[in-house]
Amino acid sequence: MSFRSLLLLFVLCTFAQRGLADDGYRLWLKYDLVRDASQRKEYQKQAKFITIPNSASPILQTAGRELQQGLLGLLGQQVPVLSESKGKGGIVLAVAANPELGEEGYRVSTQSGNLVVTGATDKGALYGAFALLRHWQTGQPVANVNLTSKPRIEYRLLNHWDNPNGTVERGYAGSSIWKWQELPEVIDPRYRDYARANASIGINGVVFNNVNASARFLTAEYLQKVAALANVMRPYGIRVYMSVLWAAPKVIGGLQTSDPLDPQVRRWWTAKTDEIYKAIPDFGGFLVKANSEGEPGPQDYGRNHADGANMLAEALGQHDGIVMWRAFVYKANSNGDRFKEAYQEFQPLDGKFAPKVLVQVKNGPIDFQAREPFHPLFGAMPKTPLVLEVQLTQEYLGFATHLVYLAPLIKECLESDTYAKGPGSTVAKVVDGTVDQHTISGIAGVANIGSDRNWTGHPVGQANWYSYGRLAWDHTLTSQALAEEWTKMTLTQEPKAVSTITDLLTKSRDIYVRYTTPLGLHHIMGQSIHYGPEPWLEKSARPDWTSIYYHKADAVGLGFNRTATGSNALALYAPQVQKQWGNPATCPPDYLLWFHHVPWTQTLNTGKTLWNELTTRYYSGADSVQWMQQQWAQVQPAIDAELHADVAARLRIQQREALWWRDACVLYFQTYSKQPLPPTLTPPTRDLAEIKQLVDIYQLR
Ligand code: BDP
Repeated sequence: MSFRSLLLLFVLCTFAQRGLADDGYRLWLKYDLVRDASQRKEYQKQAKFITIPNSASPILQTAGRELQQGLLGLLGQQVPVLSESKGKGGIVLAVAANPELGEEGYRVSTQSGNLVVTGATDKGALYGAFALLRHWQTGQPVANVNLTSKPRIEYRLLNHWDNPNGTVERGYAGSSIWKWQELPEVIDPRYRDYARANASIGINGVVFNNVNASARFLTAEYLQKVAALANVMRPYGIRVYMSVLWAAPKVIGGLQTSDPLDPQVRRWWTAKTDEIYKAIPDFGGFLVKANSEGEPGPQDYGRNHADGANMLAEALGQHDGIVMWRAFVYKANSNGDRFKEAYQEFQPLDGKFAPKVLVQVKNGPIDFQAREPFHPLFGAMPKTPLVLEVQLTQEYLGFATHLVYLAPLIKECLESDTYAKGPGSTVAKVVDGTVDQHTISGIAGVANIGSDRNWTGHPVGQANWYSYGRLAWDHTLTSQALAEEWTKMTLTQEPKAVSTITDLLTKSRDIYVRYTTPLGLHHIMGQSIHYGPEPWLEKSARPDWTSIYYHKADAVGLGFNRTATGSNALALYAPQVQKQWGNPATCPPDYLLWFHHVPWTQTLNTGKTLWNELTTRYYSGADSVQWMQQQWAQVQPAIDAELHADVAARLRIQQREALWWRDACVLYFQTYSKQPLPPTLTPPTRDLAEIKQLVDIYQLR
């Protein structure tokens, strides 16, 4: 070993031992020195060199660089990159056509003493390089490696809701990481680190700007800025897409109309699209929020969503791009049921969309609540590829102060059975295209990323970004396996701590549901800000922005009757789903109040009355946050001190606010149930008036 390598090893070891403060910037790509010396030696024996062909594309060069950088950290040695393999004991990056691997799949295996990372394309090889690094980073054995994988979903996107002025709609981790004012000249090194993180988990597309879009992004000035970012993303296999304002032809194009059937408007979009492709030759396409929450759209001209989407598809012409048209629409209708509105507008359009159009549907019918039944459009539009949209930023799940690991929420939706083509037609299989044999498929996560040093505000928010990307690649992975993987790569490898944290993460979403919206309650949070409890909210700009619209508490009971005697939203689902959810005795308790108005005194299939079950869940939810605190305290010796203290502090907020939610909801619903708490529960020490004041303080009203 040379003097330089010795010195490097010494420095790395000292850092590792002193437990230098971890500010979270490195995410899961930490590549700390492998602590187990014999394990490290094994890896070193297999990492004497890295080979990439002379003619390597920029993406393949990225793969080589990433391997080199990762191994420098893990093994404490600089591994040389060669253009030809030097005997055995190296890592060979190769591209070789292989129909089994598809466009982006990879295989990592041992061949003639070398570890060979093969992709059918350079992108596949890049994903393979990251898979190998992950393998070693999580301490897997070096022998008999055989990692083969290809993505189940083709378009795997992050959607940023970032504005040109640097704010992030529903963002809780600081301001936007995109510095529009400085672009295209200044390229913040953070952009590249962002691209690395995404590529490492298989994300291959990014929308930088908010769905409530500014037309500015379509101006020549901004196209240069977006193009500069696209240049950073490209070597990481990431394509750039754009949210567009429907009214752009009027707002920036000088036209009198934005009617999709107007020839001038069509020409404008075609010319604009060509201009975009000139600046960004691998541009991915458009994301559109139209006729939703006040945004303009084709309905302003008496046209429908298909008219709008197809016009954009036509503008894409021969370019290799897609249109993702959002189905998040609902009209103000006090007698209606918001649950049904997207379905009613979109389902009749099935079969009317052009081949390049995908309809983007949120996981549930209302809006990213802590628990929703799957959206009834899944399984109901067989002729249209549907993009599943999930929210990683915790708009309704405690922002960046509550620890809520979201993989279980995403999995719950993916694994729901739509019965569209018989049992087993899960949302996952609708989305990946296997149920209806679609050739294109997509998934989108609304990003939780901001300018905070640790990217996501709450350190565990990183696990949501991570697990989303991994699930987008392979939705069969389990929440638990992903929690464990992320923990090992990001927090600690100490086995007891890993299992404690994995358990804590996996249970956290259910705990959040219990202290906020148990038994299928939904949309009872603070007005506009969407934080904290406000079940008493009865007036807002629209009826479906209040809480009473959803919980329908009265002297008889609680919950929204969506059966045939109520709004009949249940009828939007397949008969098998209706059968199970339509009967309170067989409806899973988790969805009960989504579909039934249940008398306070009715005994549920859990054996308790509604009132007792509800209050017990609120109490056990809040108690469980204490359990989370205890679990976190136990892992302290295995975790970086600064990071541990940060999460512990956030858990203290979560504990206080879980009690806030519990007391607010129990006391408020008690004014209707008129029932005492079950004898095992200690009544809140404050009254409802006191709690209501708290809302004012928190919401800065
Ligand atoms: C809601 C958010 C709002 C978004 C909207 C959307 O409150 O800020 O613009 O969703 O998805 O959850 O379009």
